[in-house]
This record gives sequence, structure tokens and C-alpha cells, in this order.
Amino acid sequence: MSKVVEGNLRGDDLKFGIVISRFNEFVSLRLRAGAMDCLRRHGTDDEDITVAWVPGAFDIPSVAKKMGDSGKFDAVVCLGAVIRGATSHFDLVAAEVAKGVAHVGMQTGVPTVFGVVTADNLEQAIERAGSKSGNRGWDAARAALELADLYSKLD
Ligand code: INI
Repeated sequence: MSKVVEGNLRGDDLKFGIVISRFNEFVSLRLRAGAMDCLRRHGTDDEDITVAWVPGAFDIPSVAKKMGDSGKFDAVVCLGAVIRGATSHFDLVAAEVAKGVAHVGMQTGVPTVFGVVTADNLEQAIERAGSKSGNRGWDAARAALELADLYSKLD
């Protein structure tokens, strides 16, 4: 019979890092609210959550790496918003943050989840930050909970 290993959604006694970008702060703040709500509802204490602000999404991976390397966190949640309308180098920033976050997770061995909204315009970004299309911050925190528990079972 096969053995199935999967992560449960329990956040008590787990420590989370959140890396969040100030650029498009209007959206980031709503992503943070979603992530915090998810972690609290699954039993994580506020004092077990450390929030690190960075200037923009491009800067997220380097700080996520520091958090992962510190050994202080069971998972790191990366939050931000890259909006096409706001920049001509949207594609560059969006690609780098996605690639960077993935690399950090592999390098550190700590679950590092992608909660960065990429959108064509502000309206679309807001839709993904707690209105019509849910909240990517909440979703990212949920993934962090599941992965943190799964990693601990695989250790
Ligand atoms: N950073 C974002 O988080 N979102 C954006 O839409 C964005 N735009 O439009 O340029 C953005 N740029 C800044 C970038 O992330 C870095 O902070 C900057 O390049 C310094 O490293």
C-alpha cells in the first residue's frame, strides 16, 4: 500500500516570515491583511509572525533569502503587487520576482510562497486583493501553512 504524506492546515507553534513590498502599498496592505487573517485563523500567534517591508517586488527575494537562511521561520510568505499600467518594465519585475522567490525556496529549504499579484491594471490587482477574485495574500498564507506542515513530516 502506498504511503501518502500531506500537510495539514495548522499554524500553532509555527513561525512565519512575511516579506511585503511598499510599491502599490494600497494593494500590499490588503494582501497582508488576508495573510494575517489566514494565519491567525489557523492558530498562529501574532508574535510568531515577522513582517519585513521592502521597497518593491523586485527586492523581495533577497530579503526572503535572509529570512529563510536565518533558521527562524517555518515558512516565508512573499507579498506584493506588480501592475503593468504602472511601469514599462512590468515584465522584467514580474519575471524576476517570480523566479527569485522560486530560487529562494530551493536554496534555503524553507517553504517560500508566492503571493505577489501581477495584474494589467489597478482594478485587476484590487480584485485579487480581497474583492471579486479572493485574496492572494490569504491563499499564499494557506499554502505556507500546508507546506510548513508537509516539510516537517518529510524531515
Ligand atoms: N515594484 C513593485 O512592487 N511593483 C511594481 O509595479 C513596480 N513597478 O511598476 O516598477 C515595482 N518597481 C520597483 C522594483 O520592484 C524595485 O523596488 C526597484 O527596482 C529597486 O530595486
